[in-house]
Amino acid sequence: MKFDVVTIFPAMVNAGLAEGVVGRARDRGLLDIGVHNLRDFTTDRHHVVDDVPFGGGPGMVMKPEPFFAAMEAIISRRGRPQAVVVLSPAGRRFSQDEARRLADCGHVALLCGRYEGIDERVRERWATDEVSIGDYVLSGGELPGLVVIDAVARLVPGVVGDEQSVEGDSFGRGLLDYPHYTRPAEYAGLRVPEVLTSGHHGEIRRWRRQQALRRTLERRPDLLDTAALDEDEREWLREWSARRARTE
Ligand code: 4GX
Repeated sequence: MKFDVVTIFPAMVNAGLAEGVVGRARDRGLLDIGVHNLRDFTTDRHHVVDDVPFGGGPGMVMKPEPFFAAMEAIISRRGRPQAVVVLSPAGRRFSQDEARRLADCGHVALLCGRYEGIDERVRERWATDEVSIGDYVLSGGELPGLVVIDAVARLVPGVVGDEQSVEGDSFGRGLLDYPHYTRPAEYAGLRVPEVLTSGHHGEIRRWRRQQALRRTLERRPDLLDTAALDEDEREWLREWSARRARTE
Protein backbone atom coordinates (compact mmCIF):
# COMPACT_ATOMS: atom_id res chain seq x y z
CA MET A 1 0.00 0.00 0.00
CA LYS A 2 1.23 3.45 -0.93
CA PHE A 3 0.69 6.69 1.02
CA ASP A 4 1.89 10.23 0.30
CA VAL A 5 1.70 12.91 2.97
CA VAL A 6 2.04 16.63 2.24
CA THR A 7 2.95 18.70 5.31
CA ILE A 8 5.04 21.60 6.56
CA PHE A 9 6.22 19.28 9.40
CA PRO A 10 7.67 16.18 7.71
CA ALA A 11 9.80 15.33 10.78
CA MET A 12 6.65 15.16 12.93
CA VAL A 13 4.99 12.80 10.46
CA ASN A 14 8.11 10.65 10.02
CA ALA A 15 8.48 10.38 13.81
CA GLY A 16 4.91 9.10 14.04
CA LEU A 17 5.57 6.51 11.33
CA ALA A 18 8.89 5.21 12.66
CA GLU A 19 7.72 3.01 15.56
CA GLY A 20 5.57 0.00 16.17
CA VAL A 21 3.49 -1.93 13.67
CA VAL A 22 3.60 0.80 11.00
CA GLY A 23 7.35 1.42 11.41
CA ARG A 24 8.06 -2.30 11.00
CA ALA A 25 5.77 -2.61 7.96
CA ARG A 26 7.54 0.36 6.40
CA ASP A 27 10.94 -1.26 7.04
CA ARG A 28 9.70 -4.54 5.53
CA GLY A 29 8.47 -2.73 2.40
CA LEU A 30 4.78 -3.54 2.94
CA LEU A 31 4.05 0.18 3.23
CA ASP A 32 5.57 2.70 0.85
CA ILE A 33 5.04 6.07 2.53
CA GLY A 34 6.32 9.28 0.96
CA VAL A 35 6.45 12.29 3.29
CA HIS A 36 6.76 15.56 1.37
CA ASN A 37 7.78 18.93 2.75
CA LEU A 38 5.35 21.49 1.37
CA ARG A 39 8.09 24.15 1.50
CA ASP A 40 10.09 22.18 -1.08
CA PHE A 41 7.33 23.11 -3.57
CA THR A 42 7.55 26.87 -3.06
CA THR A 43 9.42 29.02 -5.57
CA ASP A 44 10.12 32.13 -3.48
CA ARG A 45 13.31 32.82 -1.54
CA HIS A 46 11.65 32.48 1.85
CA HIS A 47 9.59 29.34 1.12
CA VAL A 48 6.35 31.00 2.18
CA VAL A 49 3.37 28.65 2.36
CA ASP A 50 0.71 30.96 3.83
CA ASP A 51 -0.92 34.31 3.13
CA VAL A 52 -3.62 36.62 4.51
CA PRO A 53 -7.24 35.63 3.84
CA PHE A 54 -9.09 37.38 1.00
CA GLY A 55 -11.99 39.27 2.58
CA GLY A 56 -10.05 39.89 5.76
CA GLY A 57 -10.35 38.24 9.13
CA PRO A 58 -7.95 36.60 11.58
CA GLY A 59 -5.18 34.09 10.86
CA MET A 60 -3.50 32.89 7.74
CA VAL A 61 -4.51 30.57 4.90
CA MET A 62 -2.26 28.04 3.15
CA LYS A 63 -1.48 29.12 -0.40
CA PRO A 64 -2.69 26.93 -3.27
CA GLU A 65 0.44 26.87 -5.48
CA PRO A 66 2.70 24.69 -3.24
CA PHE A 67 -0.08 22.10 -2.85
CA PHE A 68 -0.70 22.05 -6.61
CA ALA A 69 3.04 21.60 -7.26
CA ALA A 70 3.29 18.88 -4.59
CA MET A 71 0.37 16.95 -6.12
CA GLU A 72 1.84 17.22 -9.65
CA ALA A 73 5.19 15.93 -8.31
CA ILE A 74 3.53 13.03 -6.46
CA ILE A 75 1.62 12.03 -9.60
CA SER A 76 4.68 12.12 -11.83
CA ARG A 77 7.06 10.42 -9.36
CA ARG A 78 4.73 7.96 -7.65
CA GLY A 79 1.59 7.62 -9.77
CA ARG A 80 -1.89 9.08 -9.36
CA PRO A 81 -3.38 8.35 -5.91
CA GLN A 82 -6.87 6.77 -5.98
CA ALA A 83 -7.84 8.91 -3.00
CA VAL A 84 -6.68 12.39 -1.99
CA VAL A 85 -7.74 13.14 1.59
CA VAL A 86 -7.80 16.59 3.19
CA LEU A 87 -7.79 16.37 6.99
CA SER A 88 -10.20 18.91 8.41
CA PRO A 89 -12.74 19.29 11.21
CA ALA A 90 -15.31 19.95 8.46
CA GLY A 91 -14.76 16.46 6.98
CA ARG A 92 -16.80 13.29 7.20
CA ARG A 93 -16.11 11.52 10.49
CA PHE A 94 -13.36 8.90 10.16
CA SER A 95 -14.46 5.37 11.07
CA GLN A 96 -13.42 1.74 10.63
CA ASP A 97 -15.67 1.60 7.54
CA GLU A 98 -13.85 4.61 6.11
CA ALA A 99 -10.50 2.94 6.91
CA ARG A 100 -11.61 -0.21 5.04
CA ARG A 101 -12.66 1.88 2.05
CA LEU A 102 -9.29 3.69 1.93
CA ALA A 103 -7.40 0.39 2.35
CA ASP A 104 -9.08 -0.77 -0.86
CA CYS A 105 -7.70 2.30 -2.67
CA GLY A 106 -4.08 1.09 -2.69
CA HIS A 107 -2.60 4.59 -3.06
CA VAL A 108 -3.77 7.40 -0.79
CA ALA A 109 -2.48 10.98 -0.55
CA LEU A 110 -3.06 13.00 2.63
CA LEU A 111 -2.96 16.80 2.64
CA CYS A 112 -2.22 18.27 6.06
CA GLY A 113 -3.22 21.87 6.66
CA ARG A 114 -2.23 24.32 9.39
CA TYR A 115 -3.45 27.80 10.36
CA GLU A 116 -7.06 28.61 9.38
CA GLY A 117 -6.97 26.05 6.61
CA ILE A 118 -6.08 25.51 2.97
CA ASP A 119 -7.16 27.62 -0.01
CA GLU A 120 -10.47 26.08 -1.13
CA ARG A 121 -9.20 25.58 -4.69
CA VAL A 122 -6.84 22.84 -3.46
CA ARG A 123 -9.82 20.82 -2.26
CA GLU A 124 -11.78 21.65 -5.43
CA ARG A 125 -9.04 20.46 -7.77
CA TRP A 126 -7.44 17.59 -5.84
CA ALA A 127 -9.47 16.26 -2.93
CA THR A 128 -11.58 13.14 -3.34
CA ASP A 129 -12.34 13.07 0.41
CA GLU A 130 -12.42 15.39 3.38
CA VAL A 131 -12.02 13.57 6.68
CA SER A 132 -12.27 14.58 10.35
CA ILE A 133 -10.98 12.37 13.17
CA GLY A 134 -13.36 13.92 15.72
CA ASP A 135 -15.04 17.01 17.06
CA TYR A 136 -12.13 18.85 18.66
CA VAL A 137 -9.77 21.46 17.31
CA LEU A 138 -6.17 20.48 16.59
CA SER A 139 -3.28 22.66 15.43
CA GLY A 140 -2.85 20.87 12.13
CA GLY A 141 -3.72 17.88 9.98
CA GLU A 142 -0.54 15.93 10.80
CA LEU A 143 -1.88 13.99 13.80
CA PRO A 144 -5.15 13.20 11.98
CA GLY A 145 -3.09 12.08 8.97
CA LEU A 146 -1.11 9.70 11.20
CA VAL A 147 -4.35 8.39 12.69
CA VAL A 148 -5.72 7.64 9.23
CA ILE A 149 -2.50 5.95 8.05
CA ASP A 150 -2.33 3.81 11.19
CA ALA A 151 -5.93 2.59 10.93
CA VAL A 152 -5.67 1.94 7.17
CA ALA A 153 -2.22 0.30 7.34
CA ARG A 154 -3.43 -2.26 9.91
CA LEU A 155 -5.87 -3.54 7.29
CA VAL A 156 -3.12 -4.24 4.75
CA PRO A 157 -2.40 -7.99 4.71
CA GLY A 158 0.82 -8.79 6.61
CA VAL A 159 1.14 -5.42 8.41
CA VAL A 160 -0.27 -6.77 11.67
CA GLY A 161 1.54 -10.05 12.38
CA ASP A 162 -1.53 -11.98 13.51
CA GLU A 163 -4.38 -11.63 10.99
CA GLN A 164 -6.75 -13.16 13.56
CA SER A 165 -6.18 -10.24 15.88
CA VAL A 166 -7.30 -7.80 13.15
CA GLU A 167 -10.59 -9.62 12.55
CA GLY A 168 -11.19 -10.07 16.28
CA ASP A 169 -10.28 -6.42 16.95
CA SER A 170 -12.67 -4.12 18.57
CA PHE A 171 -14.64 -2.87 15.52
CA GLY A 172 -13.43 -5.76 13.35
CA ARG A 173 -16.86 -7.18 14.16
CA GLY A 174 -18.44 -3.85 15.07
CA LEU A 175 -18.36 -4.59 18.82
CA LEU A 176 -16.12 -3.43 21.67
CA ASP A 177 -13.38 -5.79 22.78
CA TYR A 178 -13.68 -8.17 25.76
CA PRO A 179 -11.44 -7.58 28.85
CA HIS A 180 -7.88 -8.92 28.69
CA TYR A 181 -5.77 -10.41 31.49
CA THR A 182 -2.26 -11.78 31.79
CA ARG A 183 -0.18 -13.23 34.63
CA PRO A 184 -0.13 -13.18 37.60
CA ALA A 185 -3.55 -14.81 38.26
CA GLU A 186 -3.89 -12.70 41.41
CA TYR A 187 -2.42 -9.23 41.74
CA ALA A 188 -3.06 -6.51 44.32
CA GLY A 189 -5.86 -8.69 45.70
CA LEU A 190 -7.56 -8.78 42.26
CA ARG A 191 -8.20 -12.16 40.67
CA VAL A 192 -8.43 -13.05 37.00
CA PRO A 193 -11.93 -14.42 36.15
CA GLU A 194 -11.81 -18.14 36.87
CA VAL A 195 -13.11 -19.22 33.45
CA LEU A 196 -9.93 -17.87 31.80
CA THR A 197 -7.68 -20.16 33.88
CA SER A 198 -10.02 -23.17 33.58
CA GLY A 199 -8.68 -24.49 30.28
CA HIS A 200 -12.25 -24.87 28.95
CA HIS A 201 -11.75 -23.26 25.56
CA GLY A 202 -15.42 -23.40 24.58
CA GLU A 203 -16.38 -21.69 27.85
CA ILE A 204 -13.64 -19.08 27.36
CA ARG A 205 -14.87 -18.23 23.86
CA ARG A 206 -18.45 -17.94 25.12
CA TRP A 207 -17.43 -15.75 28.10
CA ARG A 208 -15.46 -13.41 25.83
CA ARG A 209 -18.32 -13.06 23.33
CA GLN A 210 -20.69 -12.29 26.20
CA GLN A 211 -18.30 -9.75 27.73
CA ALA A 212 -17.80 -8.00 24.39
CA LEU A 213 -21.55 -7.82 23.88
CA ARG A 214 -22.24 -6.69 27.49
CA ARG A 215 -19.67 -3.91 27.29
CA THR A 216 -21.01 -2.75 23.95
CA LEU A 217 -24.57 -2.73 25.34
CA GLU A 218 -23.46 -0.75 28.41
CA ARG A 219 -20.98 1.69 26.85
CA ARG A 220 -21.82 1.99 23.16
CA PRO A 221 -25.36 0.75 22.54
CA ASP A 222 -25.35 2.75 19.29
CA LEU A 223 -22.89 0.19 17.85
CA LEU A 224 -25.45 -2.61 18.22
CA ASP A 225 -27.55 -1.08 15.44
CA THR A 226 -24.91 -1.99 12.85
CA ALA A 227 -22.94 -4.83 14.53
CA ALA A 228 -22.90 -8.23 12.84
CA LEU A 229 -24.52 -10.34 15.60
CA ASP A 230 -25.05 -14.07 15.35
CA GLU A 231 -28.09 -15.93 16.71
CA ASP A 232 -26.47 -16.63 20.15
CA GLU A 233 -25.67 -12.97 20.58
CA ARG A 234 -29.18 -11.84 19.67
CA GLU A 235 -30.53 -14.41 22.15
CA TRP A 236 -28.21 -13.14 24.96
CA LEU A 237 -29.41 -9.59 24.34
CA ARG A 238 -33.04 -10.77 24.59
CA GLU A 239 -32.22 -12.65 27.86
CA TRP A 240 -30.50 -9.67 29.39
CA SER A 241 -33.26 -7.24 28.52
CA ALA A 242 -35.92 -9.71 29.80
CA ARG A 243 -34.01 -10.10 33.09
CA ARG A 244 -33.68 -6.34 33.30
CA ALA A 245 -37.42 -5.90 32.78
CA ARG A 246 -38.12 -8.45 35.58
CA THR A 247 -35.77 -6.88 38.13
CA GLU A 248 -36.73 -3.28 37.45
N1 4GX B 1 -9.81 16.18 12.26
N2 4GX B 1 -7.58 20.30 12.38
C1 4GX B 1 -6.59 20.86 10.19
C2 4GX B 1 -6.26 23.21 9.55
C3 4GX B 1 -7.25 23.02 8.45
C4 4GX B 1 -8.54 23.55 8.48
C5 4GX B 1 -9.37 23.36 7.42
C6 4GX B 1 -7.66 22.12 6.34
C7 4GX B 1 -8.92 22.66 6.34
C8 4GX B 1 -8.85 18.15 12.46
C9 4GX B 1 -9.72 17.22 13.08
C10 4GX B 1 -8.49 19.47 13.00
C11 4GX B 1 -7.49 21.70 12.79
C12 4GX B 1 -6.63 19.91 11.36
C13 4GX B 1 -7.46 22.63 11.59
N3 4GX B 1 -6.82 22.31 7.37
N4 4GX B 1 -8.48 17.62 11.30
N5 4GX B 1 -6.41 22.23 10.65
N6 4GX B 1 -10.34 17.36 14.25
O1 4GX B 1 -9.03 19.84 14.01
O2 4GX B 1 -9.07 16.43 11.17
